[in-house]
Amino acid sequence: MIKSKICELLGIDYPVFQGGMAWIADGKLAAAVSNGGGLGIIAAGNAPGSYVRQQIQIVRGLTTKPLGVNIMLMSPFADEVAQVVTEEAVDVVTTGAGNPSKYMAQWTAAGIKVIPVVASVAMAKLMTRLGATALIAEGGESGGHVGELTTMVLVPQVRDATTLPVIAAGGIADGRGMAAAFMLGACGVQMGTRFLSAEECTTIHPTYKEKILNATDLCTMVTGKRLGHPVRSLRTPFARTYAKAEFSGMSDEELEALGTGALRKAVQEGDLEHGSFLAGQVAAMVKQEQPAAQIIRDVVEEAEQVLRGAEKWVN
Ligand code: TUI
Repeated sequence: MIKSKICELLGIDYPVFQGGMAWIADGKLAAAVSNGGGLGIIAAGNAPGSYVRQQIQIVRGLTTKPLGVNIMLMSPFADEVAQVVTEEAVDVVTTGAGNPSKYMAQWTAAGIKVIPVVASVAMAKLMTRLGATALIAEGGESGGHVGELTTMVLVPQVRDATTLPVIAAGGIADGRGMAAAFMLGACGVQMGTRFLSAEECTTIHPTYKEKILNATDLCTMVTGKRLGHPVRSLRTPFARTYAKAEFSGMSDEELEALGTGALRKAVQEGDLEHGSFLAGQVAAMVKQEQPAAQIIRDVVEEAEQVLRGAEKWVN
């Protein structure tokens, strides 16, 4: 069975994190992942502190295993949520879509393990200096907010820039991806899209799940570059309309308004015309609904087989 230093550091059985997907990763999903031996992560997204506190309490009613909270740093409630995770003393905080420097001292003083998502070497070095426990290197194959670099080139460069454990994210949905991530220098993986098909992922509309299970290789696209927030989603009627609008004469304000609330409309209403169905490039590799614990076991067992078989390439 694959174990790595991140398992010891966090007290988890398998080096598998569940991505903090805004509007989707609630206490129920996070608890199922943590009970399955991975690291379950509640997504704060754009929600207020009271929602995050409530979801933390739900997890505490379902498991005593380690729990993470992801803070989306562009959220208007980021300061409030940063305080809630400190008060609740969650085991791990992951951050995304920005620079968490101003919170690092507060969290580390509270004994929280801070694992920021980094999309560049510069950010990896800064987070290392500021006392992060580990880093998540997320490539642009991922769903949602994306950086410039792919996982293939980001992970080894982050690995070379830090002495901290590196978790690879973006483009990983099975044991082959996990094995490859280890070869690039990671000691763990984070998966988001694969967990959309978890039985315990009950926040998403049936249409969202169905779109993931029926996705094909070219089913995702990136929009939002014009406003500086590129986001990968399924190629739905909304995504196409938004992409066209980016190249039309539409003002930045109108464009912003077009995107407002789109994630909620996808997750809660399954609205293909107005909703943004965030998903990674691996969507086509997600083939069946399974309990979260089974997803973790399948991926880790396949990775182990792949890694054991790797010697065949060396004569
Ligand atoms: O955060 C994510 N993925 C997300 S967040 C999200 S919600 C959202 N809603 C509207 C617009 C944008 C996002 C949906 N998906 N992934 C982690 C991630 N973080 N990927 C890339 C980064 C990142 C980017 C820049 C981390 C740090 C960073 O630093 C920039 C700086 O401030 O120097």
